[in-house]
Amino acid sequence: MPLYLGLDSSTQSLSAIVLEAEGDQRRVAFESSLQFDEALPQYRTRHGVLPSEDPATAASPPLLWAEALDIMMARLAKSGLDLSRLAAISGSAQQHGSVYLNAQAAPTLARLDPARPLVGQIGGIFSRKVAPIWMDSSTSAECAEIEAAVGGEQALAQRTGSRAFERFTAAQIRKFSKTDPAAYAATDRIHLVSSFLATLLTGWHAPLDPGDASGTNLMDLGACQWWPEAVDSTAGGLAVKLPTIAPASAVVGTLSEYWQKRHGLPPANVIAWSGDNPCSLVGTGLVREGRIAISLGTSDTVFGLMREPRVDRTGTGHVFGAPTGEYMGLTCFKNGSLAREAVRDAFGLSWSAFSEALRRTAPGNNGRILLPWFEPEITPPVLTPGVHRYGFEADDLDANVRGVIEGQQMALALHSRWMNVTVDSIHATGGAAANRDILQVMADVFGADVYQLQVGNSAALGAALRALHGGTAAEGRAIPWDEVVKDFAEPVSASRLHPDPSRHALYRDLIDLYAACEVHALGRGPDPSARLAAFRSRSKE
Ligand code: ADP
Ligand code: XUL
Repeated sequence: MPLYLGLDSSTQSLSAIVLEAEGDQRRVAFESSLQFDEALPQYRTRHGVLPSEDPATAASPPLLWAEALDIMMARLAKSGLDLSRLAAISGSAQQHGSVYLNAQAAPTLARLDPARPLVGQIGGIFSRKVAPIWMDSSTSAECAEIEAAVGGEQALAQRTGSRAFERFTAAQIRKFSKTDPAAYAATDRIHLVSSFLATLLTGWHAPLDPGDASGTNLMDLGACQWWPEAVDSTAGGLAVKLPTIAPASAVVGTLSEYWQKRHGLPPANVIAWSGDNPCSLVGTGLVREGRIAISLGTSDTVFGLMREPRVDRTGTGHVFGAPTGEYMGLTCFKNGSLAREAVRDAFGLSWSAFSEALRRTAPGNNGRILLPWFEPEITPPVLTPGVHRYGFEADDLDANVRGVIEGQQMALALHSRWMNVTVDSIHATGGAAANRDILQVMADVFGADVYQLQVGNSAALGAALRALHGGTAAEGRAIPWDEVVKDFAEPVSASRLHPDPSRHALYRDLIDLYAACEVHALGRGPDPSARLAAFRSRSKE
């Protein structure tokens, strides 16, 4: 029975899932994960990111991702699986991050010595040692310049699916071309994290898929090709430095001889890699319109499939390409798991003590609200971080625990309204989706049933399912998406959490106050403290 490998290079870790599948017989045959900080401490990352004095900049070392890939392939080789049956590989990676390669990259990758580790051989292929990642918010000036050059925010959003965002690759490339023109000039190819890792596997420059390419602000969403106006407005000579864009199910090469000889792997087809959110769309089974998924990972994201692109005119969300060839809507929050951890760690709690605090506190937090901007925030845009507490202090354990979770869930609900989906069911994924007390707040805020999924890592699973889809299509026996996700990416019915009607009614009111707090904290509206006090006395009656 053929095997399909999915890899997920996320902000904090690299994971692998192998599926064994033929007809109705299908199972997860292998799962493994390595945390970057722990497994590769020599790179000195924290949560996968290089320390920086400026909270606006965020970068990671691409060599770290390459070394992790080599280690994971070695683990796979020792898994005991009959890897001669490995038919196809695909991957998922954190979105938006960019890797800058010089002209040495192609010849170096074509001549790797299988007797030696990858990392010792590719040190010379980079024109920039670090890769700016999605957590970077240092490019507001470049965003404004790009929007002005293409005819404004709406023009960019209509064509590429998003207004200019600081973390998107165009603004990052423009900043690099301005601050280090010599290194930019020495750049032969700019990959996203996804196409960089695919390139390491195939040994030549791999294309991007439309899902990840739509996180650049450079792709024409309708044509699934680079939009020349945006490309030319971003940086001189950029057109020849970008990879090509291929359909998400395309075979972009075969596993190079390096991996075959080094780890005893077959020349398996490599299917285009994509971003973690497009992969999670498949890995949470959302191959039809109408349901949404919420990923509580390093970032918190809310997303769903869209048949036709409905671009957000408010400038909050994004439309990306979906692996099915359709589209997906998405809103992203930077203060996800690391904000939850900041509260947990401030009070020295374990996750179970954190959950206990959630259980013993009143829904609605007695009308007290926390805006969880521990780091600069993407949604709404907050460049200067700062946690805002309405009605309580930083040392109140219970109010902070409930405050961070309710604040995040209300922000998810508020800022996903633009997608215009009637939400009756949510598929929850990401590391924090293991926490059912957090998911109960989600169910109550959204007024929707929340399900956990069989396989927790939906990005890695999605990548493996994309390998299955692309791999079988390449052999001329294409499987429809409904069947691809069947059994693997289905919500577990026994995990269902129901919303409580009275708690949902309470959050329906509180969410307006949450929105008022956001507007106030952003300096655009009055202090809502009196309205919150009125809410508190009403809820005591
Ligand atoms: P990534 O975005 O890197 O893929 P994951 O989806 O793997 O991240 O999520 C990792 C995060 O999951 C950790 O940073 C941690 O905060 C969170 N997490 C793990 N277990 C729990 C739990 N029981 N409750 C809340 N959060 C959790
Ligand atoms: C999505 C986004 C994050 C990253 C990291 O736009 O920035 O979700 O993909 O997971």
